[in-house]
Amino acid sequence: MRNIVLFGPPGAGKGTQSQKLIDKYGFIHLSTGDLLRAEIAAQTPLGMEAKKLMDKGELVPDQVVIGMIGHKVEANPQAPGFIFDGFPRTVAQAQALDQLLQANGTAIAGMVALEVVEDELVKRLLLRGATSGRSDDQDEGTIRRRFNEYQAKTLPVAEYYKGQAKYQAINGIGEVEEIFGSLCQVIEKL
Ligand code: B4P
Repeated sequence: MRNIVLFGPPGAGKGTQSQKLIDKYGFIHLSTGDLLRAEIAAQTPLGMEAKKLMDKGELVPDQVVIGMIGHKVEANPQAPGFIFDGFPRTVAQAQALDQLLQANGTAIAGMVALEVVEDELVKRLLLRGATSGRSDDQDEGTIRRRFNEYQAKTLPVAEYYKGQAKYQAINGIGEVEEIFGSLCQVIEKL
């Protein structure tokens, strides 16, 4: 099993590149953002609680997302590998993921970070907000709060994987196909 964490700030292209990785390698895609939005669409109590936090640009509690990911990993024992997109976003989530994978006889092969400067990220997210209906993409203040959460809580996750010698970064600016090419080069060496 080849398990990869796709890392980067909000709007870096994680969802975009994940879709291409699934098409090419048949990995199972685990996006906590997508799982949370599915809960919101189904109007579950969990979804309603998560929406309040997401609309403010804040992270949802670790236990909620860890539980969601745990169910999905256990439900797919035959997967060729998992792409973790938007997860882990805190060091506590990264530690829980290591334990979960170990209990299932597997591990993270590597983390690949997409590097994109903040002004470009704001442009991308506002553009998506104009067409997708995602409420967390429509207001620049909310987007900036998501970056603050990223700086404070998510960037330390990169250090966690650097400590395991599993971290690599690529340039996330440019054509989607060009970025995908760089990503595949890294993944094929894992
Ligand atoms: P997510 O759904 O993970 O969303 P995101 O980080 O905002 O970015 P995403 O990955 O979807 O966008 P992409 O870069 O592909 O999180 C949303 C919220 O959910 C969080 O703020 C948080 O509240 C909550 N949440 C999720 N996971 C959590 C966790 N583990 N713990 C706690 N809370 C959690 O693309 C962005 C845009 O850029 C797109 O429009 C795309 O078309 C465009 N784009 C992509 N590549 C491009 C390129 N090369 N050039 C130009 N545009 C490009």
